[in-house]
Amino acid sequence: MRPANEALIVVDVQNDFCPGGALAVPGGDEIVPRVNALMDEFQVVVLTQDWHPANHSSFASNHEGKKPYEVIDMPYGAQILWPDHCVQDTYGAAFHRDLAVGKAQFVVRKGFRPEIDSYSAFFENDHETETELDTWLSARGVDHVTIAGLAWDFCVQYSALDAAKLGYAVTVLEGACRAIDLDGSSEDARAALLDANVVLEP
Ligand code: VGL
Ligand code: ZN
Repeated sequence: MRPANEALIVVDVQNDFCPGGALAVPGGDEIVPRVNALMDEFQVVVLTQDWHPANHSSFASNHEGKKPYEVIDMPYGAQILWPDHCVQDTYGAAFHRDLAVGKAQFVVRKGFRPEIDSYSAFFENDHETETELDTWLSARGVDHVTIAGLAWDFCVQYSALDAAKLGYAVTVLEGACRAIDLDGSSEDARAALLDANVVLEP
């Protein structure tokens, strides 16, 4: 068992990020058994859940003439437009059926404000609006986070970078993640994580 100052953060293991889903990550469902086993090792376990309203500004469908994967300028910077995914209360937003959700103490929902996307479990994409996660972890004396989940090059990467910025020691378990991989984003993520002193383990 890991000590109580270490938390496991399981990022977005939801149907829409698994094969057959609206924003399927290749092999996304393959990580579920490993993640379930990891949850038994940690005393503190948090799940994140991408949780968008249907009118969310990260959906290409909400921008006249735009297609998924085009990039637009938002007040907070560049935003990739996605297919509609993880719409609140839909099957796509639900956790993978085999994920042992009962082992987690806390679920952080993100991306629920229509005007702003949120890849990170800690901050929305303006890098200013905070989720409740840092407060929750700090209150429990957590200073080390281990991250697994989907997608390696988006929500996992941004969560890990923000955790490092907030002063946590951060480990990402590469083998317990899968990537979307747009234009080399997987390799870029790897470089950014190493640059931020995030420890990568298989
Ligand atoms: C994610 C794109 C859009 C993720 C979420 O979980 O990595 N990626 N929303
Ligand atoms: Zn999303």
